[in-house]
Amino acid sequence: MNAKEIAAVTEQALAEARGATDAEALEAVRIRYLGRKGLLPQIMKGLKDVPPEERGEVGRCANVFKNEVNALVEARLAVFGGAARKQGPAFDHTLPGAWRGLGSLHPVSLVIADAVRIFSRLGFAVAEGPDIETPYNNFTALNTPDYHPSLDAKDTFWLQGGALLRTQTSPVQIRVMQSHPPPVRIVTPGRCYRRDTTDATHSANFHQIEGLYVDRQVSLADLKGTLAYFARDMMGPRVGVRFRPHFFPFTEPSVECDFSCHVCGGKGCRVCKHSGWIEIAGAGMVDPRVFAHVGYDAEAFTGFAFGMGIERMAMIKYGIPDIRMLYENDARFLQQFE
Ligand code: 2NM
Repeated sequence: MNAKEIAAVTEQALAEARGATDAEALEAVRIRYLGRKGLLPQIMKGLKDVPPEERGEVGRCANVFKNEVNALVEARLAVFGGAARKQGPAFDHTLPGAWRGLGSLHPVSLVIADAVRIFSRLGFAVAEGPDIETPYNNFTALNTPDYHPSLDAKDTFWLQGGALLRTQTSPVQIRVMQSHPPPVRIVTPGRCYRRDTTDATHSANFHQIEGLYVDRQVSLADLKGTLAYFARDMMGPRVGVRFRPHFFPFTEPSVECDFSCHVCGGKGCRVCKHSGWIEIAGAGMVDPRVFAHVGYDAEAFTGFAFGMGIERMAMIKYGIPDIRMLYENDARFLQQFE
């Protein structure tokens, strides 16, 4: 190549460097002209064939070619935030910040917050207690005899030393009654543990909210009114409740409480399995033997209690088909609820 030809490719290389729109394209220009297999080594190799009187001039032109192309590539790489071959971008205060995404409340937290809000309005305070409990608080004080099947190691997680993971939050209510004279009006949201095989509706760790109201002349009608108010606020203004007789060791009488289906209004649909009703809570009037265990005067005081599963309520309210979806922590799932 003679000096004129080198000047021409210099212009061409500079034009290409100016036209490059990112660091990768600039790097490609550098490699094409200055790289090991690029144009510059070819020019240098051909220098020995240049007539001696021109060699100095051609050499100078080759140097200009190399320096100008190199300088322009470097200058423009800086504009793009650093060389493509270097690690990490240079700091550019004009770039937008990295968006880390907003968190959202878990459906279990949403239902607990909703339930606490509703019961707070009715005068219930929130009480909490330990996940690790004594068999006395979890069973005995709740009038559940030690031969009851729920104490079996296949249903309850027993710990070394005779403690256990609470199977319900009612031991919190035992603790509150032991330490506070009536009247008592509390709800107890929290984790519970049962040795259940996981499937679409069961989890070995789940959440409950239980309620307890003890005072003079508390009646089953008060229980029904409380749960009816809760049902309307939680599921919608047209939702009603019904009681069916049931049995729990800690309440007498005991009931199961159904909400009318918030999806079909009671006509029957897939959600309510075509019955028009959805089983939500267990409840009843606190058994006098429970009062005896906590030192309450069962002649002077009566009380109602109820319990319901948080996950179950979340699944019904939000149409979640499988309880395991609540524990997988897939942000695409979790972000859908508010
Ligand atoms: C339920 C159903 C019925 C309940 C009873 C008590 C206590 F401590 F007062 F005896 N707490 N919770 C109760 C009653 C819980 O859950 C399905």
